[in-house]
Order: sequence, then structure tokens, then C-alpha cells
Amino acid sequence: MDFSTSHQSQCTVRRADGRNLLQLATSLYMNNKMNIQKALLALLLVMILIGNAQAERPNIIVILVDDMGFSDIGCYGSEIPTPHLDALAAGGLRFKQFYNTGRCCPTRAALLTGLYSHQAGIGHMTGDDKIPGYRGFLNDHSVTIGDVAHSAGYLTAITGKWHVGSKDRNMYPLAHGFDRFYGVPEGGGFYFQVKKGRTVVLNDDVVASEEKLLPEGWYSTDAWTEEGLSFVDEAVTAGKPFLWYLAHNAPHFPLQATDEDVALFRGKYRAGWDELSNDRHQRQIELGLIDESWKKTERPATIAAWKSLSDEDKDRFDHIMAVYAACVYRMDCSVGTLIEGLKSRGQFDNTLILFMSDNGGCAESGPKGKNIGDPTTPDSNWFCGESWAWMQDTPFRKYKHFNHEGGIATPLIAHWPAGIQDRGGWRNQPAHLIDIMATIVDLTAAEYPKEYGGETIQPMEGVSLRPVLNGRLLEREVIYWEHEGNAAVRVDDWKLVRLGGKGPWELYNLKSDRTEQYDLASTEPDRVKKLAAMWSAWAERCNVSPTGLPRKKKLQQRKKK
Ligand SMILES: [Ca+2]
Repeated sequence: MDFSTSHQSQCTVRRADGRNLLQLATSLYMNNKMNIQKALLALLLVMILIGNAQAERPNIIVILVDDMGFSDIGCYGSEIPTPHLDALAAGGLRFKQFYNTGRCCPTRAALLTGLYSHQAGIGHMTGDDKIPGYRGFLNDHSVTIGDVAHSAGYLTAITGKWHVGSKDRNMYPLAHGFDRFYGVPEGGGFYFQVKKGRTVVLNDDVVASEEKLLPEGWYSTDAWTEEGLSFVDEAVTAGKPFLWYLAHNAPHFPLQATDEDVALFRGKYRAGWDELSNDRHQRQIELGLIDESWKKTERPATIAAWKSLSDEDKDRFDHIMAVYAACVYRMDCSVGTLIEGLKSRGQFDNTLILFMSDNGGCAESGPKGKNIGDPTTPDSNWFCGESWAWMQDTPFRKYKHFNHEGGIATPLIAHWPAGIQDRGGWRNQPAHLIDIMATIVDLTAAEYPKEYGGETIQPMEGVSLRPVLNGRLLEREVIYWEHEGNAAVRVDDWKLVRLGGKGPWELYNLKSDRTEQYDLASTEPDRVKKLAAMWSAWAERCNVSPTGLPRKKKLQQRKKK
């Protein structure tokens, strides 16, 4: 698809509209022999019309993908073809240093509320540890982007994976500011057919469950996109702008894809993770994403050298990665459906599309990965595992769960023809999911509430990305992380990070060492002390357990006392 050509034609239409209005005013004057006063009035009307068109608030689509590594799309170095995302990048911006929280539920909580996830009650997953930072659902002292955009007159919709509380309907999207919902309240976990413990819900109605199966040919990635476009139709009919949070479960395990899509990639991964990771790294350097001087993270000792594997193992691993690539490829195809859907509805030019992943590559299931059953059918359970996750996070250290760059760094593409002038540019400003709420408040001209539903609402933690979209600097002081005891704080180019609640602090200068290879903690003890004190004060302020998730055993002991 030649996106740049289509995009230019969109801009031409906008300019032609303005010219046509001017021509109309002139011809009215000439043909009807209007007096000067009437002509001036007509011109004034034209100027007001043009002014209104330019000031029109944008639609906003936030696309979040699940468990996708930093280097898994073409415009961030991948060999997986992602032409539609690449086209968005070419027509918009890519961020080099955008961050998530390192895990599914906390990322969703931070994105939705503009708070650090512990402040919203989701420091871990959806289990309830009965303490404020770790309740497992969005608390009453937070509002969502749905609440805020709805209050500003937007139609608000979510499709796909919710996963921020589902024990009762008060935790569902419609109770959190969304007008429309089509997706899975309990999380993702399937592509072809609803699995045990999950439901597919339309607004508040269960439309698929174990007892009421999905139709033959249903595929989650396509369904989230197609149903979302029907919500766009509703907004267009109502004459409202829309906010659409499109939360894919792809490419999270269990990896499942059609025969046709898997066949596109089968055999392509026989080159192995050593060679393909190097290829990705080289492309990242050529793209200007990664500095050549940063040392690429070496293959951990837990992962076998590709050349040491038997032919049988190579074939097995090739098949696993082919299924993962098929999931990413199909997700990109759905972005193509989205783009075409917006264009055919005349909504493409003034829509801000943001694309990101909720955490880094997933090493769960260990270096061997998992391949149970046939991945082209619902009853299968395939995982990439650590070996491919290392390649997916090229050139960074660690994976999902961790606060090293491999866990928390994600692509961020921002595309908005009417609002972003720089086509194909890079942005190097560090930014975080907490900034999405502030950006939405800014662009929708909403008022972020101090009180909501009779409860006090915590102030937003993030800053609007609007300045950086047009080349100005963000006023950013510090970003914090904590998940399962893994923790980090970043101020300017300095990052303090640890592995686990008891791990020693490591210190890196990300300008000279983004890949976190040279720990400067022992040579900069004062800086370590200062940043660690900042982290502790943040943990105290934001309901973060200082050494990680409080274990149930400890809670039980506390109850006995
Ligand atoms: Ca995830």
C-alpha cells in the first residue's frame, strides 16, 4: 500500500476545500452583484469556517499490543513485514525512548489513568492483596481516559483486552467512562475461540463464553478492529469526535494463527536467533534508532548457541517463531484495515493514532519455549520462550517483568496528518504511558477532575506529549518504575535500576550506554544515594511496596497479629 501517496491526496482535499470556499464567496459576489459589505461578510464566514476546521479536536486511537518486543516491527528493525505500521511511522513520528511499566495489568492501569499503576490500585496483576497499591482493580481515586474524553463530548470505545478488574460489572469498561466495549474483561488468552474462565462482552452483555462459542472463522485481532470501526460509525453518525482504545491480545501467548499466515514465515527462522538478532541490530543502527557505540546485549548463558542445536530443535524453534511472526503480521494487517476504515469514513486526517506495546518480549516458559498442540487451532498452547525473547528485545537487557530496558522500552508511533508536521521524524525525549492521559486531556480540551463520583481524584502524573509532537521539549523531571521488586528511576540520562526487591542498585548513563552494559554504581556512589532516596520517597507517596509485591504469607501473618 502506498501510504505516502494516499496521505498527500488527503492533504490536497483539505486545501481544495478552502480554495473552493473562497471561490464560492467570489462567485457569489460576481454573479449576484452583491455589494462590498456583503462580500466582506461572506469572506468573514469563510475565515470562520476555515478557522473552525483547523481548531477541530482530533479523534484519538490508542493501539496497545501485548508482549511485543522492542525490535519486532519493521520500522524498529524487524524482519517481520509490518508495512502498515511502517507507513504510519513514515507519515508521523517514532519515539526512541518511550516506556511502559514492564507488565500487562500495570501498563493498562497507567495508560488508562495517567497515574503510576500502584496509585490506581494495580501494582501487580488482578489479584487482591488488600492493600491500596495492590488491589487488582481501578480504585475510586482515579479516572480513566474514557471518563475524561466522555466528559469532553467524545464517544469513547474500547475493543480487546481490558484486564484491570473483572470481578463485577462495576469494574468493567462501561463503569469506567467507556460508552462502548467489545472485548474480554478478564484479559486475553485466545485468538480463535473463547477459553475457560473468559468471556467476550459487547457493552455489558456476554456474547461468547464456554457455553456460547464464537463463530467459525472468528479471529481476535481482526474482530477487535472490525467491531471498533462500527463504534466509529456511531460517532460519525452522532457528529461526535471519538476516543478508541484498541487493546490487542496479540502477540501474547498462547500464540495462535491461521495456516495461511504461519506458512508465510515457516522456514524463515532457520537462520536462528544469533544471526537474526545481529541483523535486527544492524537495521536499528541504519534507521538511526540505536547508537552504534552502545554494546548490544550478548546472548545470555541460559540460551543455546543456534549452531549447537540439532536439526530437529532448529525446526521446532523455527516453527515457534513463525507462529509469533504470523501474529505480529496479522496485527499489522489489522492496522491496514483500520487505516482504510478511517479513510473511507473521512476520519483519517484528523485522527491521532498512537501505537505501543504493553511490555517487552516475554521469556516465560524459559529458553525452550512451549509448543503443545496445533497452533492453527484453539486447543493449543505455544510460547516463544526466552531464546526468541532475547532477539525480540534487541539490543536491550532482560524481558517482560523487569525494569531494565528490555522490559520497559517500547516502540511508540504517533500519526496525525492534521497535527504533526514532521513526517518520518524521530523523537528522543524520554516519555511514559502516564503521559497518555495528559495528552488526551490536552487534545480533547477536557478538564481533569479533582473530584469524581464524590471521591477525591489524584492529580495526573504525566505531561502532555503535544509539544514534543511538534519538535519542542517536554518538561520532564523524572520517571519511576516498580514491578515484583524490580525497580528503576530515570532522571535525564541517568537510570538507577535493580533486579528484584533485594537486588543491588545498578547505575547507567543511558546517553552513552542505553543497553545498560557498564554499571557505574561503584564510581558514582553519591548519585546512587540521591536517586535511591528519590525512588524511596516516590514508593512511599505512591503506595509502592519498597521490596516488591507483599506476599500472601506476610499478609496472613499480619492478620493473625
Ligand atoms: Ca503484556
